[in-house]
Amino acid sequence: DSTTELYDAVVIGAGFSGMYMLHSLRQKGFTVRVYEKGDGVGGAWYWSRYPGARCDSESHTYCYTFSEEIYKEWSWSSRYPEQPEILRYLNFVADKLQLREDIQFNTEVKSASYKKDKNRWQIHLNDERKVSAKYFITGVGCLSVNATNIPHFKGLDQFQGEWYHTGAWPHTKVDFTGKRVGVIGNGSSGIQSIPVIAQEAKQLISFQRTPQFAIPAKNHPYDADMVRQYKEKYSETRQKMHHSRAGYPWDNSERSALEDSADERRKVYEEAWENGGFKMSFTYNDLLINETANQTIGDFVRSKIRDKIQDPTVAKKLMPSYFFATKRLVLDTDYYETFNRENVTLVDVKEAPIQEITANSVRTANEEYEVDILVFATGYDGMTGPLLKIDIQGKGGLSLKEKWAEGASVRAYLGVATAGFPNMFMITGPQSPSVASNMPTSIEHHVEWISNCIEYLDKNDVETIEANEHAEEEWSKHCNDLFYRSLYSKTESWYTGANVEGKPPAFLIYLGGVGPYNKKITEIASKDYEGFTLKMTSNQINI
Ligand code: NA7
Repeated sequence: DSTTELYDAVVIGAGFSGMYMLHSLRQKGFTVRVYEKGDGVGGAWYWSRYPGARCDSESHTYCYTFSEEIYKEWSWSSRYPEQPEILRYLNFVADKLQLREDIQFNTEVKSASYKKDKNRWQIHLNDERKVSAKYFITGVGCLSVNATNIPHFKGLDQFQGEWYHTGAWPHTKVDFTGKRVGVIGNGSSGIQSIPVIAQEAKQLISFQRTPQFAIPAKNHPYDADMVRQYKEKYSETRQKMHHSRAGYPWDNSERSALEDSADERRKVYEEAWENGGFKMSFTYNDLLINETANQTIGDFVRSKIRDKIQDPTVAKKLMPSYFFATKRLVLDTDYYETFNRENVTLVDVKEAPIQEITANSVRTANEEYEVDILVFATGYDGMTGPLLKIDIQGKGGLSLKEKWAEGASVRAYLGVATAGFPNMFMITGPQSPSVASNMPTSIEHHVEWISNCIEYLDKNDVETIEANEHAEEEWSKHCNDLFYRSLYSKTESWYTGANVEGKPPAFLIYLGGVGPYNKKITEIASKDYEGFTLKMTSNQINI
């Protein structure tokens, strides 16, 4: 047995999740080792270096709130900072908390298997080493560089130009000057990068399969006064975020869109449009559950899109027909206006699908478009993808891949653990609020819950904790009930796995809200981890 290193916990990934997990467990006296593929901290923010990459949550809420000192020491430059600033922030936190000494960079976890006789996880690294930990924690995120979605286009291997995926972008600047650039996809990454690339490139061709609802980001710099104000509100902001519907410090609207007259609604939508940001989808409380209510905001946004585009044929192609915000809402800066530029062409690949990529072009069913550079803004195999890229084996050799082979067979109790995998925890795993929320808020909930749980197990001499099949079945039903009551169930998206060819469909996000979710998991913990089986060395409690 070549296992040499023993830890209390091994964590995969040094993004927002893994960094805080390390800190939290270390504070409680546990030994922790984090393995990270990149050569620095940051996770998705380390890899997503495409032009225009920025966060869609406001900076002073898209950060850690567990430490008032950290919150107040860092000053954000603008409402929505660009990727380099978020990466600088995460490096600042890593320095401040001296995290790097317990993170091994440039290292991938290839597989992890639970060894029942020793009650430990054995973790295999890409450098052939094996390490051992009592607790195995995944901080791999919902979207990962290991699970980028690159559609299988015929001929891509023959393409003579450069091509890149937005989520695995080169660390040196890509020069688009004088180049014909094809961008495939127009989700968040496409919508952020297209306006920036179009300014530099000779020509930009946007290959669009489904138009998106994008609303103005209305980004702006924060002046000293704004920074002082948001810092002063630290306690109130944190409190609100952790009790909110989506992890943001906003007061929820208690009104149905249908309670207001068309004129009143228009005023509400106009104001939200002017302010910009996600808050638009929280203007009424039934926009994501009532079709008629949703139609009112969908029509409003479509009319705004139409107004921005000079060519009516292009405008029509850019107008989405699905229910507003049932695919991830996108924030934009000059996205629609970019299609008024002479060097930008919109190609509808639903109407005429991409058939082949040749040495120097993209050929659709109708036409051939010559390109020098191709940008795949085609997203990710989300939620389960990052976990299933690692060979994880639980009790009796049960593999997570087998357990979750059908999308509908994915079970994760509270989105944090799964039956058959003792002492394993998933930060923002499937069936937690995760991507339907402000990620740092949800990450803080999970990290604190996991770290308190491990402390509890340690104090009470519990050897293993494992989710019960019955409990995860009930939780899964509950998640599905919420999904089918919502309009998300009417739209195909990466939330349902529909973006990846051959991926079994499943909706793996808990829609009950961040505040209620946190209350629920806290209650479960206070009831000695109801729904989990806790085993001492010789007996068993809490069945
Ligand atoms: P997204 O939002 O999943 O967007 C991917 C885009 O790529 C979307 O427009 C897809 O069209 C398109 N796509 C995917 N496969 C194809 C094929 N085969 N042909 C043409 N077009 C395709 O990924 P992002 O990286 O932009 O953002 C991911 C998340 O990061 C985002 O939601 C935020 O949470 C942050 P489709 O709509 O599937 O028809």
